[in-house]
Amino acid sequence: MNVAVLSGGVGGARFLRGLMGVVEPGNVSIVGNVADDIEVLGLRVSPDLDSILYTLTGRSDEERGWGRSGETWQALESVAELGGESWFRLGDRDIGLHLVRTELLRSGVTLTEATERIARALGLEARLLPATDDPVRTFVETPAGTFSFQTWFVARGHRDEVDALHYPGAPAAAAAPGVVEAIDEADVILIAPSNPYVSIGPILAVGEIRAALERRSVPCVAISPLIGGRAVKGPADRMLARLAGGTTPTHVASCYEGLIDALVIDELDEASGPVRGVKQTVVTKTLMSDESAARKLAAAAVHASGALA
Ligand code: FO1
Repeated sequence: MNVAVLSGGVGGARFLRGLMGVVEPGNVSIVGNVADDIEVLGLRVSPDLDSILYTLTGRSDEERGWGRSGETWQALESVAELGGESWFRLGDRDIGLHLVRTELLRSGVTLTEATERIARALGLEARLLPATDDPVRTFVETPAGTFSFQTWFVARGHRDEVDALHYPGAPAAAAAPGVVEAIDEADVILIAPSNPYVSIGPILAVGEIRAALERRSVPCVAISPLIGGRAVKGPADRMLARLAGGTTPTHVASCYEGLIDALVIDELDEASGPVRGVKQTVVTKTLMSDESAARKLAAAAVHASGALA
């Protein structure tokens, strides 16, 4: 069974780790968000691709939620001492990856190719594809002004309410090589339990990717990132409340209108009534407290696709 998964960083990566226990990793193509990529100290950082790489190869820091395990911060301390940019914290080990990626990109290699080489070196079994090789970035419009994603998320601690999102570059962006093929050749398409606005939104803003989903002939199953109307971590609940008008499963489904056939929701959200906009709702425990819970969630999503096929 070929599976294509659209995914953001941390939540998506945990879901993907569960999925690897359910389907053959070699048959999984992951389409990763690159709109929160940032250049820091001359280095190209791709946080969502890296969360996926580190999590699926056993290198992620589970407690912090991003970056590498066993990390040290000496380079960053030196940067801060010298008055350099240190608000976006790059660990020593993490920097190693960014050095390699940046060098590859400077030598003319595409992000897709650089990601493939890094993934191979780290022993990733699944195929990790950036959504696009073109520069698409997320900007958030807030009452305090418009900010680039990481300025809002990290520097300002995502405290500002979001009135609108912009993905400059997306209208002109092409899907990266392999992305449309992965979606077209999938037996099931999954949308990971990632933030619909800042993780999945920029992927779907790439016209060729949205078109591939719209013309799908196989089931597309999304997993809600909310539990009891609340985000496990991050601003997804506040964003849904303000931008979609609420935090029920129907509000989550509305972010994927015309693109999904089923929504997997948590037991705590069942009481909010029938989910509009999908053919099927799957109710299960969605908290990925450990690998076994993530595996069960992934199995529920894959199983739902079988019932729809
Ligand atoms: N998140 C933070 O809250 N603070 C940081 O300093 C930070 C640094 C960082 C460095 C590399 C990386 O891959 C991720 C990093 N993140 C940091 C996480 C990142 O901003 C977000 O988790 C994602 O962009 C949202 O998907």
